[in-house]
Amino acid sequence: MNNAKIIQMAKIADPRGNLSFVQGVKDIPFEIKRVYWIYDVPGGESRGSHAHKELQQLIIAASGSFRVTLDDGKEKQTYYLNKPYEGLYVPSGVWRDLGDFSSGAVCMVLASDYYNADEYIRDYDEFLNYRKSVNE
Ligand code: T46
Repeated sequence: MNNAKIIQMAKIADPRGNLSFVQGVKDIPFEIKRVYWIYDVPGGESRGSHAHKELQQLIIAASGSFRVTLDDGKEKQTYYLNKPYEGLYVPSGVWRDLGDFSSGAVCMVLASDYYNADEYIRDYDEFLNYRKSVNE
């Protein structure tokens, strides 16, 4: 699956509470230009259902748990995120669908670029054609 992978981050165990961190370029393969987070997701709701032409992201379950299904046009892979010291690296050109959010889940995303609506592919057939064109 197209370089997607779970990245283990530092976990500083402490009786006062644990601390984790991630550093752009050093720990993940991109500079961090934007951070956003998704929370208060009602039961049964899903997010995503799109791909990015260029954007790379690291998806972290900062709290709770949820499912991320990735699709590179040929194969699908499902990940269950539930550890605040693990991140799912999602390279460019991958369709993603998020669901099964637990109550209180917080999905924190580190992104390689600023928000740009024109960079999204939101139609699945268009995504498959895009994948074919970049693979040719
Ligand atoms: C992704 C998944 C995991 C902004 O104005 N700025 C932002 O940085 C983002 C991420 C979104 N928005 C606006 C655009 C829409 O009006 O927030 C609204 C909801 O965005 P969207 O429908 O794209 O949300 P999700 O949860 O379906 O997708 C988001 C990210 O857009 C996407 O990159 O990979 O989370």
